[in-house]
Amino acid sequence: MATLESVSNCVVTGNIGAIAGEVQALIDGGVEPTSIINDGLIAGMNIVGPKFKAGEMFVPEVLMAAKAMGAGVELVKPLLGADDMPSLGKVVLGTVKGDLHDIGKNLVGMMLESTGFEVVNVGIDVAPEKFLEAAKESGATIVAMSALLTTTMLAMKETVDLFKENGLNDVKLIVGGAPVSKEFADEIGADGFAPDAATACDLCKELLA
Ligand code: B12
Repeated sequence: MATLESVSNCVVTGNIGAIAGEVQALIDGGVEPTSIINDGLIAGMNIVGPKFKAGEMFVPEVLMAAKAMGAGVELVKPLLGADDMPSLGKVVLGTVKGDLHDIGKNLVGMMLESTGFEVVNVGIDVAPEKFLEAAKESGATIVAMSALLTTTMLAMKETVDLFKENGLNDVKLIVGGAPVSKEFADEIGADGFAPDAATACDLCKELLA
């Protein structure tokens, strides 16, 4: 029988084949859509995040979990009023100029969305001006930049500088990606760094608290 726990389990195990049926059964059984999201789907992601951080789950499994979660959310979304979809804040997310790596960035995005943030994913090879434009247009309170190449980390500094020049001091700028460190973030004047997707969610919550 489908339960909130079995939906959560489908997320944890990345069971894309079963999740739609489980979620649909809960919907048909009259379970509140917000409860399916919070106590089923997000509850599952809340197990995945720490497991990934602890090295008990790996990238392919997390991607499957995120996909399963997405399939569940798609079914519930139409039943929610716009106001019901929990939103902790809006985050513009992209990989910086010259850099085409997006696996880690997308993981951060999926994890942020599952935690309740609205994510504006501006893609890869994103110039500082494009980050600025996206932040202004969307009214995002956080801009998250990813870089996997030591050479493209410099574009993070350019972006931080551009935001400062334009007086967007209320927008929090965070950085991440394998070669990036807390020291580098401090050096370029960014507001935060996180080493992985789960910590990125904690960081975003802290910055908006
Ligand atoms: C997959 C990969 C590719 C794929 C990318 C596919 C894709 N769609 O992303 C392809 C084949 C295209 C590629 C190309 C290249 N790559 Co490459 N690539 C990798 C590899 C093997 C894995 C990266 C990855 O996805 N890791 C898994 C994810 C989950 O980890 P992650 O990205 O670090 O993300 C996590 C955290 O860092 C954090 N995070 C990430 N972003 C953000 C953002 C924020 C805001 C926060 C808070 C956190 C955060 O959270 C994520 C989840 O926990 C790395 C090796 C490595 N060890 O990193 C090399 C690597 C990054 N690549 C490298 C190189 C050199 C290249 C090329 C130049 C190769 C070439 N000669 O063409 C090109 C560059 C293309 C370009 N312009 O970007 C080097 C970089 C060396 C350096 N120091 O600069 C590496 C380190 C390999 C190596 N050892 O030489 N690459």
